[in-house]
Amino acid sequence: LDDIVADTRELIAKRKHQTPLAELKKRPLFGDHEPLSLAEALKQRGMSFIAEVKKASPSKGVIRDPFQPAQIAQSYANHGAAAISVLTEPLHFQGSLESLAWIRAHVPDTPLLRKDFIVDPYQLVEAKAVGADAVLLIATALEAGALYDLHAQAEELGLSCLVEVYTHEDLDKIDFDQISLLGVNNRNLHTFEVDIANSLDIFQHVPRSVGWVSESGLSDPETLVRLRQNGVNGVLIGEHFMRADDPGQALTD
Ligand code: IGP
Repeated sequence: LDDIVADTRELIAKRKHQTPLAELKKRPLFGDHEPLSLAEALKQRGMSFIAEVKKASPSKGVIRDPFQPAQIAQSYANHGAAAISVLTEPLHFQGSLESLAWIRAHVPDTPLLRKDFIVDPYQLVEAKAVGADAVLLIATALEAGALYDLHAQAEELGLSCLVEVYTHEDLDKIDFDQISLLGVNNRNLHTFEVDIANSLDIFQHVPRSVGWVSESGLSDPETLVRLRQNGVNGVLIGEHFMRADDPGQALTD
């Protein structure tokens, strides 16, 4: 994670140089897009799906090739995804902001989450400019103060936040009165192993005023039922859908 965050900081410095913040703020590509609330979208009864558009990952390499982001996202939307997560990190996940903008142009009514390593308010303005409705904030990658400030700044821009944790310690950084959605990543950052029991244990320390989202390594229906029975409101699934012929169809299977 430290490597990716360092790469991200370097990238932001370059982008700021190319397009200063004041410049970026002046040209939102989707200025007329009314932001959609991620928390509202997850309030349906039963389990909500946040379906992810992801070409590659550091642990798996290229997952889907050819990769047609707008087609995948349209398929997700047509098959009832509550929201769509779009990886925009370029160096390790082969994502791009352009793919999010492209998806926005094709999918107007489903909330889009910018999935990236957000460490600078500049990235929030970028997310807004390409038409995102929400951003991921990874608690592990941020100091408590930075997490609080980015969350507040995102909301000021009309962006929803999904705050992600990996461990019990990460929870100490979070002001539960501030946030509306918490994601627990099932995948251990160091070993890449998936552990649902550990995630369920972490949720027990999160108040019910906050929506619970379980992330990563999910595919089998039994696990989803188990998560639902334990009070989880939504699941974030990428790889399993990306390996299907029709990713949206896999959502309804
Ligand atoms: C999706 P999976 O195992 O279904 O493809 O996982 C998502 O949870 C994962 O991509 C993810 C992620 C992240 C990626 C979770 N948190 C932070 C990049 C950054």
